[in-house]
Amino acid sequence: MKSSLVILYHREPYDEVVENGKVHYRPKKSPNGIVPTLKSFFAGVNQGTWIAWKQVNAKQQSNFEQRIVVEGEGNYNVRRIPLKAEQVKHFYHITSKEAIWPILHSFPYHFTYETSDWENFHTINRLFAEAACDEAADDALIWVHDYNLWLAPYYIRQMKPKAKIAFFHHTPFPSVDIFNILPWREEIVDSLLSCDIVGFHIPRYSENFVNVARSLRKVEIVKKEPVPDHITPVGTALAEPEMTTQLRYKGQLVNIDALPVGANPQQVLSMLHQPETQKRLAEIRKSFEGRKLIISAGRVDYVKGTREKLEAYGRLLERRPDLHGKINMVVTSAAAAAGMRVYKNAQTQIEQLAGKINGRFAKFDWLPIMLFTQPVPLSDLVCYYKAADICWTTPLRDGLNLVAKEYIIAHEGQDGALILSEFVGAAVELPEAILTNPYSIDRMDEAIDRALAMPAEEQKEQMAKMYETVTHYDVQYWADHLLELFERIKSGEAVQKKEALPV
Ligand code: GDG
Repeated sequence: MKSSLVILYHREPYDEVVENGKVHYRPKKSPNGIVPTLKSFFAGVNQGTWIAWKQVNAKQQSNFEQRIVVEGEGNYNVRRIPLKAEQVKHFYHITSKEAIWPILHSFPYHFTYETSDWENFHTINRLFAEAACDEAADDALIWVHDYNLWLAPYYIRQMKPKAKIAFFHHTPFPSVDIFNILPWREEIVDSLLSCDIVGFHIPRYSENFVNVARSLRKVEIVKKEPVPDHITPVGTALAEPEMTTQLRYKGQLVNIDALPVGANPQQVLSMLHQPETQKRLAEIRKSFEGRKLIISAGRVDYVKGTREKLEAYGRLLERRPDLHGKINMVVTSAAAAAGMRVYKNAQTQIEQLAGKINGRFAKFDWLPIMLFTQPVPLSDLVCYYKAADICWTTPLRDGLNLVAKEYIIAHEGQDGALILSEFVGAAVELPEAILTNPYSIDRMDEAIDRALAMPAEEQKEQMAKMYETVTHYDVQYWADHLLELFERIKSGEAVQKKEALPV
């Protein structure tokens, strides 16, 4: 049976477990990220397919199992695309991360063109598109995720003109003069313009896309609307007062959508309230007793601004000797996969700086920074969130930043202080946070001082408001919004039928 919903996402939605020499495909044990939400979209369809890539060696390739079923999750299959290590390296580690990623995050100085392999990028996008079309019914909804599959819609549209194609960006989408540095910009924009819906976290990113499209192609703005109710329309770095929601290009309508992905409050709270987690929380609290605790969570990535944050923490300890022995910072900064040379430098800087600060200030019974470059278990992470007086999350750029939302959930509107970069998507949903500019030494210093001095009543007031926002605009809200949009598209209300566009 052909699928009525096909999702293309690079992460596989299962754990591969070998027991007694037999491979089992089980639902993911560590459920963070948006994989469970995307899977929940299959609940309303008879048959769905998830498309992901799998790295294989020559031996594995000969008896590769293309299509697999996850135990206990019967209403969708996973179709896997076998990729050789060389293909993954050039597609993901180099072209995606060394050329496209710096542009998406407005770091043009990190943009490296020479090493990119655009032909390989095309090939892999085509393989994804072919697999999707092979699995999909003619009028299926095909939902593509993230920039490394930018060209898939173009290929899908050629093969399945009647399919509904939706695309969601998890990253920022940069301003027109930054995006247009990409030498492949026309191909990318043409592919996105062949979608029925192009989705982003926030209106600033969707407006950036519209401006890019208008700079390169003759597109017409059909409809503009006020931004969603809970999005700050003015007064902060990523604010945008209104947004374009429909474009016309070569006679076809393209819907543009902006709604931030929500966090999963149920998941965070049920993890936190388990007896085992509560025991762990008590241990963690005891080991930091009498001290202020700061949590900083995320991956090693120069866009996450961990170096700038550690520098600010070093300055804090320099100017506030009264805090020595009375403050701790837990930094989880999971290292990237081996071979990601673009992150090697960032990791070295973080390790050196944490070592330097610890070396400079440590006492026999006090280490100012606890750094983890391995991911900590989710059950520990929620305990750090809960135990922490302050969550310091100040990326230089970030599409959204789920860490901020998870911290708010863990505190259930009672206490805590959130220092949040103005340059992350979540900042326009959370004006009650201590918003700061991570590019400015003074603003960063003011932010940590304010967080440390914030009275309990003010903490409660701000955190209660933010708790209301993140629990209302949660991942279920995001999913319902998209389902509704997909329904409108299927019924022809939101968009005209498309034909393959000559590119
Ligand atoms: C991309 C975009 C956008 C972090 N450290 C550990 C750990 N985490 C978990 C957190 C959170 C997730 O990882 C990180 O999510 P973010 O949203 O903060 O960032 P990215 O991974 O860069 O995600 C981003 C997102 O897509 C969604 O569209 O918000 O802007 O870059 O859930 O809890 N989990 C565990 N151990 C850790 O040490 N177990």
